[in-house]
Amino acid sequence: SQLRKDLLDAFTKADGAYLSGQHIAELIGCSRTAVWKHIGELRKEGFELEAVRRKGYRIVKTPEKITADELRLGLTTKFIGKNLHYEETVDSTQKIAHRLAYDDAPEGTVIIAEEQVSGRGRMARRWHSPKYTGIWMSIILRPNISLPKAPQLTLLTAVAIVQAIEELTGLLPEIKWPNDILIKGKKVTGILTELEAESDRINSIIIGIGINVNQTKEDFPSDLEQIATSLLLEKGETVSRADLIKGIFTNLEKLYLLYLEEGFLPIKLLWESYAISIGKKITARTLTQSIIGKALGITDDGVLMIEDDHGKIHHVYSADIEL
Ligand code: BTX
Repeated sequence: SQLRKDLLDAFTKADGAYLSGQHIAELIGCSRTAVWKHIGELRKEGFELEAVRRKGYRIVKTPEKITADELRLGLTTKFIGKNLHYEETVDSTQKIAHRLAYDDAPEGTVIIAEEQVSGRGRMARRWHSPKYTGIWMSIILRPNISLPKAPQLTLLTAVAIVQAIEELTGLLPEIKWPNDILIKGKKVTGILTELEAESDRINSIIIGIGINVNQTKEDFPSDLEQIATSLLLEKGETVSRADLIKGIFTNLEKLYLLYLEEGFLPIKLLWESYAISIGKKITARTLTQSIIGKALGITDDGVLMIEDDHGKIHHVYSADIEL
């Protein structure tokens, strides 16, 4: 609206100085209530405003919005991210990706959103995806592989993300089988792999990636405070989401092409070098049982092997792991 533009103009001209509610109201010709309303809207958009009694308001941080142009600039991949859908607010990027995949979107199509109101994890769990702070995206791949191999793409994606984080920030994330990326034991990334198939032919694999990038402690709801972290919290400075996204596209494409050419083995070796649980005693909770034992590693297909106290080796295809 015009009022919003005038308000932003007023803050631009103030150049970091405080503006009182009364002063703003006079400047842009509206009521103080209208000023409050618009300031509330700005906050919702990701602006941080400091309010000081008797002085007024000051913008201390603008939202670090990603633009599709910024993502395209300098992107050197052949197909991942070439077809890019950028959205402000969505239910879940997975949902959109499924629809696009069904409509024959080309391989490498990516859907990125600034915010998800119904972001989801595995088994219909919620994935907290607040505005402007993280990377919430889904990537469509169409590999010519058999159905049981699909989970390998989760492991491959985890490697691509760990490498990209390491290259950009110097942080050293670790992978917890199958789909968590942790820093110092706290979750910084979740991966959700879903697929569309007809009989045993894969039509498309949709890889959902959620990365906590610039959240502060206050940005996490209380139930996540102890278990989640962000790159900002670990690094102590903000991290460019656009650069990280581009790094992930580049690494993912490289690994994916290697995988199509040489199979899972080279990916497995890389994956193992980042995995935390191998050799440790873990508990794997599947839908039907809990298996306690030593994680031996993953098979050449990406299946987790656990040896229980009786020496029996269990093959785990899907589970939640506790270290
Ligand atoms: P998951 O089932 O392994 O993990 C979900 C669990 O992680 C939740 O139950 C909660 O305890 C915790 N959690 C929720 N939000 C966060 C967060 N922001 N940071 C750390 N921990 C959290 C992991 O599932 C797969 C997540 C994929 C998310 C992407 S985002 C783009 C795409 N769209 C979509 O709806 N999902 C994927």
